Amino acid sequence: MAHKKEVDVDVLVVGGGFGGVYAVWRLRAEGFKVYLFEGTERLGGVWSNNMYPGARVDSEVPFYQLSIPEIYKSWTWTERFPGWRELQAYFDHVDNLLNISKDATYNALVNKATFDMEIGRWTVRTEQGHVATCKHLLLCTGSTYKQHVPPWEGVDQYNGTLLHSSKWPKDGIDAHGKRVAVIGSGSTALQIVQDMSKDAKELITLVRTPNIALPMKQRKLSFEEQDSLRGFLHHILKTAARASFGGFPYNPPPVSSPQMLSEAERERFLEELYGRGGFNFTAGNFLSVLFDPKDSRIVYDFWVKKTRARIQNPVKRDILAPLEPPNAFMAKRAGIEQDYYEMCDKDHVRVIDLKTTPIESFTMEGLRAGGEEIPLDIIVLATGFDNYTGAFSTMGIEGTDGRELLERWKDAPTALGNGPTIVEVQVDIVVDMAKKMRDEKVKYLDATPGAAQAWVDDLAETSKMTLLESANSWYMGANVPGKKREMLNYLKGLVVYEKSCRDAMPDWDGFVVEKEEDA
Ligand code: NA7
Repeated sequence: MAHKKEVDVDVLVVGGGFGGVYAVWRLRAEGFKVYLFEGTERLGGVWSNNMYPGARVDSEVPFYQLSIPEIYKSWTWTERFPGWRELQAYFDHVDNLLNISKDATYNALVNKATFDMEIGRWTVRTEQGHVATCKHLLLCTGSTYKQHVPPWEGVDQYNGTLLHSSKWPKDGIDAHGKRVAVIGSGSTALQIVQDMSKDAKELITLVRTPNIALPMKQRKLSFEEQDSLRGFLHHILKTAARASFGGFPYNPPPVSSPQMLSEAERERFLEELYGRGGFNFTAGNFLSVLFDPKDSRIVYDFWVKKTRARIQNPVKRDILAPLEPPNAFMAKRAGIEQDYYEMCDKDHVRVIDLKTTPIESFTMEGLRAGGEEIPLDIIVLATGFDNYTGAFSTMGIEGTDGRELLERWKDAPTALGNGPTIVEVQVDIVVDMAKKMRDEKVKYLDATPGAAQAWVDDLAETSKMTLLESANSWYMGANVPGKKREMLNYLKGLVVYEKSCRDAMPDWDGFVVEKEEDA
């Protein structure tokens, strides 16, 4: 493993997840001198930190992997939705093959990046004292870097074990015989609740907005099954996934709206889709559910019938699967669960509705909620992240005008869907831009304020047409108090995203172009 204190390269990549690894691999192949700073002690992105009980990916194999042939030809998954240990092993395998670590420093957290317009280069510093100079600074920091901890009263005085899902101790936490509370009901909370409730003496799940969670339908994958698919992986990962809306090449529904089907046909279609498991029920559903409240309700009513049948306790049933939708279908990211509802139904698991029983404060022994003192040994905050822009806010990035870039990037949306596919599309665009800059001796590019605003306005217009605007989701930045409420996801799909970026490249539309002196 490299431990360079000072590096001088063409491209500095920050973040060693799928995006960072793919970027290093592609840039090396194009003859760029590239180096990686990673904040944790290993490659893996979210999978370096996601070690909470039951942590596993919600996107299914074979879509959730890099499209690099030498990797997918030599790697075999054991499960349709791999767990965090398998994902860490995958990144070890990636490193063994590509030797990313040769050009990487770990435990290197960027806290300052300044751009010198005279020479067109960045100087990047880390908390640990590393310095890099580079022409291109490529942030592959993902959407879930900066944790969100709501400002509850008394958090500091709690004497028990307090954990945020994103910083789990490597050696784990033994919940046997313990009283555990899990705050939140996002994708992370579901996984923790269904796992920790198997060990805990008592588990309390505190739910503000119930998750419209979907069954995972986890299963083991055999070597033979995957080997027979290997010959198609190039097409699946490079063509089909990229041609889909969000990186999941599922078949589209036979018609565009459920209202075009008879009730029996609709029921059969939804049943089949639901039965496939995972994101099939979202990414493979009628597109109209994003726009039409009636269609959104049809799909919710199907879901609620299925889910209520899994919960015997009537009070828990009404909290976790209420007859009235908590939000439009897909306006918040659906969690993918295995036996979450069955575990919540157990007698030693208590479900608290935070709308009627709000957390008043933390105490030395636990929590006070709805006037009740609740003693607890462990409190887990599965309260999410300052998604997307949160990572930039810790890096002190100053752009061409010396202003913190966060101010300008706060509106930067990213695409919505299957992580590896999306980041590969983005990296490919960036690499092609860097090649063109090299060929044309461009010192630096700067997006014009007009072009940046037009991009943001266009996305805001698209977003307004959907039901996604209506929920207080992290898609909208609405989960973090004080954060500007606006759509942070790109809603036109991957194909339009890529085309829009590439259309600007031939003439550098929307950019101020500064050439090298000898150009
Ligand atoms: P999420 O999806 O942001 O979920 C956070 C949960 O925490 C959610 O249920 C929130 O309820 C809850 N929350 C947040 N603040 C509070 C307060 N103040 N009081 C009570 N409950 C609160 O984060 P995850 O870690 O589950 O998932 C991260 C995603 O990022 C994951 O899907 C990855 O794909 C990417 P709310 O819904 O706001 O009422």
